[in-house]
Amino acid sequence: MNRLGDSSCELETTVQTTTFQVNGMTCQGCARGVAKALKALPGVTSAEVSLDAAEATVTFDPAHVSIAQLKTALEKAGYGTG
Ligand SMILES: [Cu+2]
Repeated sequence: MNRLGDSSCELETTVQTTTFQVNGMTCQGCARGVAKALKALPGVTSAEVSLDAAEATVTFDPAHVSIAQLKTALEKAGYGTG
């Protein structure tokens, strides 16, 4: 089932938004890097990162990517997640 329209799922797209903590960002460059790492994942439609709040708010399609995968991507990029 997941093979159908893998790269452009326009049918029955379910979108979920989550906010989680991102530790280790020290400047706007870090925040941009975090947003970029999140947006690089399949299924992520938007990622907003707040340096002040140390948070990322991600809109994604849970059929393509899980919250655990979002966090793993950030950990690989060198940031901690809460
Ligand atoms: Cu930085």
